[in-house]
Amino acid sequence: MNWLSRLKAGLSKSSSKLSEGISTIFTHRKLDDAMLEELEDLLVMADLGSEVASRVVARFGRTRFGKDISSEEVKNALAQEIAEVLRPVAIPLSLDKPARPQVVMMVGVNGNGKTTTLGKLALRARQQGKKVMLVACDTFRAAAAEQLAVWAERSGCELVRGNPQADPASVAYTALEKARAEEVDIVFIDTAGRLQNKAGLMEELVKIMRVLKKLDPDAPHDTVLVLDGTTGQNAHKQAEVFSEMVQISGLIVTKLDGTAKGGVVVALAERFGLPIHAVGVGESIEDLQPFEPEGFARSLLG
Ligand SMILES: Nc1nc2c(ncn2[C@@H]2O[C@H](COP(=O)(O)OP(=O)(O)OP(=O)(O)O)[C@@H](O)[C@H]2O)c(=O)[nH]1
Ligand SMILES: [Mg+2]
Repeated sequence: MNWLSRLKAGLSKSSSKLSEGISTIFTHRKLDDAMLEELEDLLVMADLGSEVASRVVARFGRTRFGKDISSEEVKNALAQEIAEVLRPVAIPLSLDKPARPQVVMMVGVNGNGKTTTLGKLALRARQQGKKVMLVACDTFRAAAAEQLAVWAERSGCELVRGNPQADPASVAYTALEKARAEEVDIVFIDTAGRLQNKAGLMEELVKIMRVLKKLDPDAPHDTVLVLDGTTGQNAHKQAEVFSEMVQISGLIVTKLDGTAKGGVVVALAERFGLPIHAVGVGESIEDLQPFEPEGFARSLLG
């Protein structure tokens, strides 16, 4: 299955919700206020965000009020609007930065897909012939390093992990030192995502970043916030909280398969303007792909 069909299949719950909603509202009638209002509610409920919703509705109201309008026209126009919002932020994660090594740090709330995403990216980097190191900075949970070890094995990457309960920042520091000595191209740092202690987690991330900068003032070169697409509005809150504490350089939104909240990607793009490097529509390596705005917009509308 190619990427577009995967994306389409993954987004099918989101697209049927939108598509059916639009078909119900627009049954070849003249466009009136009630229809516009229903459309706005539908877009908000599909997690597209109130800014995008009101803009689309205002545009229709201006150009088409009192005229016949079909659900197809609405879908096309909406797809265009969505693609426009997404285009400026669709920026793939470059694994070719001049820094040696390039340090990519994955952050995010627990269970969002950091380790899986990191594994997929590492495998891709290996396929491009890069020398890659994976660093397990979640030293609290033994299973976290084990999971990363599986990806390291699968992709043929070196794994650096600390002793149980070791200071995550010291693991990161040691790893980067080692990576430099070994002329590694890319270092992927996996971090913990425990939510029960927000302050502690943020402090830990800030500390990891601080010690990395002692070796390379520009490190980490990428700090990627991984968000779970199924959490809808909660993803906004997470993006807000993390951006306040650490400088996020880009987003990856996972688990867009099997959720009706795929519109959240659009709302995130509109609200934060951060690069969206990729979206995840499944657990296999092919299911993480650079973000393609037109394809995404069309898939979201079915
Ligand atoms: N369906 C689906 N599942 C995904 C996707 N990405 C990750 N997952 C699954 O989500 C679960 C959690 O992923 P992890 O990568 O372990 O999440 P994490 O952020 O590292 O979690 P912690 O280490 O606990 O903070 C795993 O079962 C993954 O296989 C995706 O795009 N789609
Ligand atoms: Mg993990």
